[in-house]
Amino acid sequence: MRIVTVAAAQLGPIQRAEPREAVVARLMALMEEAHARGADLIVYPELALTTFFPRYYTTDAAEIDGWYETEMPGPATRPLFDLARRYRIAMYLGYAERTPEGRRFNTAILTDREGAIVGKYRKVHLPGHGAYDPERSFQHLEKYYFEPGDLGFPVWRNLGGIMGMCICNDRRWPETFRVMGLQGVEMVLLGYNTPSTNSQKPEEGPEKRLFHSNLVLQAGAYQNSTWVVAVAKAGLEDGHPLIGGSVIVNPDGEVVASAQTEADELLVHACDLDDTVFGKQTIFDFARHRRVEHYGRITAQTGVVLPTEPKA
Ligand code: CDV
Repeated sequence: MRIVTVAAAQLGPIQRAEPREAVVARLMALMEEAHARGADLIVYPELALTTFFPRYYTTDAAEIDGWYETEMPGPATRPLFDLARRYRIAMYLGYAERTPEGRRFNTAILTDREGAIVGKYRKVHLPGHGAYDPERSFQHLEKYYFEPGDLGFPVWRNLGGIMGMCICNDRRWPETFRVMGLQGVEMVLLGYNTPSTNSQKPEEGPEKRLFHSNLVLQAGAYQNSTWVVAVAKAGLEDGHPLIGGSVIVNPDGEVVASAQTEADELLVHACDLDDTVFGKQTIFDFARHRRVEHYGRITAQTGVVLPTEPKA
């Protein structure tokens, strides 16, 4: 057995005016509870230090800069890292990153038990749009605020296992999980902010959104025989609802823990990384069963290419 006890630290809403220090205090309270419940690893949501700001359009440079971290840890987040080191808890943390060159990414980091950053991931699949869209009931301006990630989908050895990261919309793309699966991933960590309604399809509400979330998480886990830990920022942010539904999924694709609220809530589960072995050696033994000679289109083309019309 190789047990990693994981704490999925769902966050309730973060209001636009909530200062970093108050948010970090909430993250630390969840870490205290995680430590008390024996966690080795705590997983926080996407953009865990701010409100989900891509819903707002602004050209105010100072306001925009205020949403990004220029160092990690920085002055506001250092107490969280200090606590993690004291408790020897590894951590996944999502935040908005601004590099010294001024590039902007939707980023997550992975730390080890010593509080050292062992992995960085920058969100590859940015949903939404790059300019203000008056047709939408609310904005989803990730393409305005971020560049697509430039680091691919690496995995890292941590806590005696192989861990990978992705962020929110990445979970809807099977390529995300498969690229990590091809590196032997045993636990995929991801945070998300998913609006409860579709801004372009008002009849698509929270039930459908939760269904789609679980559908892709469970499929990604099963098809790659890996644990998946998916953590929401949930609830009403300045009147804008986000789904909850944080889950821990086992390598059979079964949900073993799920959030019951849309508030700060901790799910704790002892995950045996050896539970990934059976699937990886049998039905999803990639080396024996994959047929890459038929998968060329996956990387050769981006959009759909329709077959030619039959001649009339
Ligand atoms: N933060 C996200 O990536 N949200 C998307 C929304 C736009 C659907 C998601 O895939 O959940």
